[in-house]
Formats: sequence, structure tokens, C-alpha cells
Amino acid sequence: MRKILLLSACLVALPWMAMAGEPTTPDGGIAADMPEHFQAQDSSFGYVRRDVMIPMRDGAKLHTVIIIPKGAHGAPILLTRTPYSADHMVSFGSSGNMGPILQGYDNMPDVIADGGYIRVIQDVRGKYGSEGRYVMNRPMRGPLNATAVDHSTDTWDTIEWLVHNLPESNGKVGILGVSYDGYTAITALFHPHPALKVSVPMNPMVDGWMGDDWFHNGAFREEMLPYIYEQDGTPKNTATWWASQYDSYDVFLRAGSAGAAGRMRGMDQIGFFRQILAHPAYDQWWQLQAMDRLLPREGLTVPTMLVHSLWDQEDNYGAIALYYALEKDPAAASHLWLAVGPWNHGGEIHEASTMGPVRLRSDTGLYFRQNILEPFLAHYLKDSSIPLPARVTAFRSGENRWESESALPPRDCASGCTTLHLQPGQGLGEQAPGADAGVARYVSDPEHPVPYVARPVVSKGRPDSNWRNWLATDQRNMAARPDVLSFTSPVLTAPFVVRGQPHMHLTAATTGTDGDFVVKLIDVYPDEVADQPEMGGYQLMISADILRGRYRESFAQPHPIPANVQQAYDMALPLANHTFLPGHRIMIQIQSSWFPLYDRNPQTYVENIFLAPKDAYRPATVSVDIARSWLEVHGGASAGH
Ligand code: PG9
Repeated sequence: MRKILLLSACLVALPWMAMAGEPTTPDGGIAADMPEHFQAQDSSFGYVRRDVMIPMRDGAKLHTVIIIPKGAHGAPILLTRTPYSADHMVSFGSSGNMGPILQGYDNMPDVIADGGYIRVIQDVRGKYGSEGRYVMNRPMRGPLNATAVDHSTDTWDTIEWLVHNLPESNGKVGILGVSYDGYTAITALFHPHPALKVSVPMNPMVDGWMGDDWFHNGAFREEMLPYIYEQDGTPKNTATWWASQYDSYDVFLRAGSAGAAGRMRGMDQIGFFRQILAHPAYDQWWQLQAMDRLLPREGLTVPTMLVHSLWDQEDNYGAIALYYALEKDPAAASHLWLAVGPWNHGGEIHEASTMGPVRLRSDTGLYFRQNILEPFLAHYLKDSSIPLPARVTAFRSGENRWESESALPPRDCASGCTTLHLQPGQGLGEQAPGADAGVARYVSDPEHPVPYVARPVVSKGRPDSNWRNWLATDQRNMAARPDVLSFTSPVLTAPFVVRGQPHMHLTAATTGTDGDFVVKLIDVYPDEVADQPEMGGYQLMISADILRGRYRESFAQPHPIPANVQQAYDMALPLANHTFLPGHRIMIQIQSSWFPLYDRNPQTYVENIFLAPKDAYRPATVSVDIARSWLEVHGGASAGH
């Protein structure tokens, strides 16, 4: 019996023993599964992908992904230059078809793939697959950049290579992109390559200090620290921001100043972090990077469509500022278009039949892509007989309809504006109150700042964050706080239109020697909304912004606030294009913190708020002078829409 068992064991083991005789490997006698170089079989794909390293004039090679529709001939090129990984942006779902891989940031398969374009996406210098040194929003060659290269030269060199190495193309190039990629689409307009026929900067960063990603009127956007940490810490974002609290309100409150929050994470190693700490005011370092200052001097010679989102939580300043700066010059204005939609940041590239809880009654993203963007691109890249869209196409929120205009309303309110006055009893209306209307007071305590959304504040990087739609969140939560003033009109009996940028003239005193002022223009929904009950009494922000009080007289030169002396705080709010419908009410909310989106103001004057010691943060009592505070708007009450 024992012999039988032994023999059968040998018979079973024999084949394995034979295989074990295969060539041995460092990990000991087993054949590897993985080939030395796996070659994907993509001959059946509907496109051809090429990864190339395009040489720039200084020798740096930039990683560029080229997606060519199978059999393309005479196809125009759509280029995007990005710090967010070209490979990532064409890897949405592994598919043999072009549309499904173009699902991510900046990509619109219905425009790009269905439009027969060659898609080119490039890692900007120093990020991901590209050589060279990364510099956040690399300044244009000049006082801030003594090198021979910037985004305009890198774009020129890239286009030169493309039109000489893509026989499938018709030699015409368009550039487009959202946000940072909208910024690079603007830089392409400096000394543009002759093959660049059109540019579409969407929600572009234009002036990082004045109203885009880094500051708004001098208040620092503290929630952007994780972005700087991850984007500027390593070429491939391998260093990830860390926090020890779920609620980012706690993360930044416990850290003290924004400078302390960054330093405790080693951000002093990052040049851009050191730069923002060294340049808290709107000095030359910022002014020399502002595209709405630089591009008008360069001149606009390439047809350009700026795209703006009315609820853009990241760059709600740039496109409109650049539009107003360029439209002053008739030569530039002849190459300028603008589209304004009811979207969040980049929302125009997706399905957009809602904005947060607001139902828009149609897919406004699809409308934009089909009726505005596609004909604009096709006219310049394919067939000039295709009609162009209107110069300005804007969505009128409230009424949920599109409008075609020749221009935006004037930027200022020199004339033709309606004034909404604060009134006693926290009223609001066109009737100016008497000089004895008194003051409305609140105590602003830096240890209990007003959250910008209901807590827990889930930071923008997390999947459960409401970052994308936070501008459309209900402001009732804030209105209930004693440190938020709400001034509200009676129920409207006729539509009240607000177009363009509202201008707030706020007069207030504080017991502190510094302070921030937040102003929000809000549409208050009727107490009940039959077809959407949850909107009953909803307080929807239409336009809102913050001003750091030390810059009330000059953005470049801060001035302490004289305690207990009424001061004027004037601020232009972001663009609106809204009808307050009958049955609604108009509200203005005023507060002195918006945390942790913006860093706290200590409310005692210190040289640099990034370096404020913890004992500088003190409560202050703010007194708003009702008779000398009002909002000016283009538009007003109208019998018709
Ligand atoms: N708003 C982002 C950004 C742009 C420019 C500088 C920094 C951040 C973005 O979405 O790219």
C-alpha cells in the first residue's frame, strides 16, 4: 500500500517537477507571466494615438499626446496645454473609440470627436511628462521672466511642430481650455503662431490677486493651499495635502494664519507659496502677471471667444475682466466674442440642465456647445461660410432663456443704473432712507468666523465635497447668524432685472483696525414653490464677493482702518444676468468673514496677515451706516421681462 501511495505521489508531482526545470529567474525558478514589453493591439481602434516629445526653442521637450481620428485627412487641430496631465485627460475609459476617451477636464467629445478634430493635449513645461522647470502661471517673458521662454513661445513652438508633422491636418489650429488651461489659451495670443486661427479661453484665470484663484480683492483664498501644495510640490503631484480633521473649517481655524497652515506642512519649500507670502498686496509682481493688463497692450489679432460661468466658484473674475479690457480697443473688439452661462466652473462642457438645486429647463451646456462653440470653431477651422454666433450670448437666469447681445452693459454705473438702498428695519428698496436711518451692528469674532457653506466644510479635493456648486447653496444657514446682516425687499410684484456687475457702496465703522467685508446679492424664493417644495424660501446667491478692508483706498498700498470711524468700502460684484421674478424678494447680506474659503482677518492691523500671530485675532463690532450704504445695478424693475 505504502509503495502505491508513494508511486502515485510521484506521478502527480512529475509534471510540476518538469516545469520547475524551466529557466530559473532571480526570484527562484518560476517562469514570469509578464512580457518584457507589452504592445497594445490598437489596429482596430477608431483613432491613432501618438505620444511625442516636442522640442522647444531652449531644448526642453514637452510631452504631447496626439489623438488622430482613423483615416483623418485635412482635419483641423484642437490643442490644450495643461498642468493636469495630458495622459490623464485622454484616458477616461479605455476604448477603441475616440469619444469615450475624451470625457475628462477640457474635453467635449460631442464637439471634438464628433467634429472630426485632431485632439492634441500637452503637459506644460515641468509637469508630468514634460521637461523643464515648472513655474505656477509662468509669467510672460519680461521683468518677471528673464528666460527666452514662456507659455507663448512654448505654444508657438508646439504649433510649428504640429503643422509640420501632422500630414493628416489642414494646418489650422485652435486652442481651448478651462481655467488654468484657459490661461494657457490666453498666453497663446501673445505673438501668436500664424496657424493659430482661434482661441477659446473657458473660465480662464486672468488675475490671480484681483478676483481669480489666489485672492479676491486682497483676501486670500485659503482653500487653495492644498492645490498649491500638490500642484507645485512635485512634477506629478505625488505629494498629497494632509489634514487631521474632516471639517476643513477646523483644519484652518486651528492652524492660525494661512501662512502658519502652509508652513506647518513644509510649504516654505515651494517658491509660489513663498511668493504669495511676500506679495500680499497688489504690487508689481501681481500687476505684471494680470492678463487683462498685458493682453490689451499686446493687442488681440486671433478670433477669441471668452466663456464665463455665472456661478463659477473658482475664476468668476477673469473672462469678464478681460472682455471689458479688450472691448475698449475697436481692433481687439473685432476679434472678440463672449458666452455667459448658468454654470459652475467649467460646467459648460457637461450636461447642464441644473445649477445646484436650480432647474434651468434645458441642457444649457449642450445649447452652448451646439449653437455657440461649434459654429465658432468650425467657421475659423473648417468653413468660413458657417455663420458666427452673436458677439455676446448670455443666459438670463430666473427667466431661463438665452439672449444675443452686441455687448455687455457698461462695467461701471456712471449712468443708467438703479440704486437699491439699505433701509431701517433691515429693509431694502429704491427709496433712499433718511439721514437718521442709524446703523446696523454685528460682532465679528475670528474664533467663530462665518462658514462659506454649512459645516462640515468638506474640502474641494474630496469626493463628498459640494465645492463645485457651493455658490448656489442656500444662504438661510448664514442669515440665521447674528454676525450676518440681511436687508430684504418687499415681495416683488414686477420682474426686477440685474445685468452686468453690481456695485456696492458700503459705509461702515469697526472697533478694529482691519477687517473684511463680504457682500452677497441674493434671490429669495417665495415661501412655497409648488413644483419644487424644497426651494420654498431658498436664498440663492446671484453675485457675491469679499473686500479686505486694508485695501479700501488702494489695492497696492494697504492702510489700517481708523477704529470707530465710518469708512467707505466700494466693490464691484461679479457679473450677473438675472431676473428676480414676481413673488421673489431681493436680499443683500453683509458679513465680515467667509471661512475657510478666505483666510480670517485678525481685525487688528498687522504688517502681513499671512504672518499674523494668534493673539492678533480679536473680535470687532461693525456698524453699517444704513443711509450711506447702497447697491447700484444695471437694470431695475420692469413691467415686461
Ligand atoms: N481654478 C484652477 C486654477 C487655475 C489657475 C491657477 C490655479 C488654479 C483650475 O481649475 O485650473
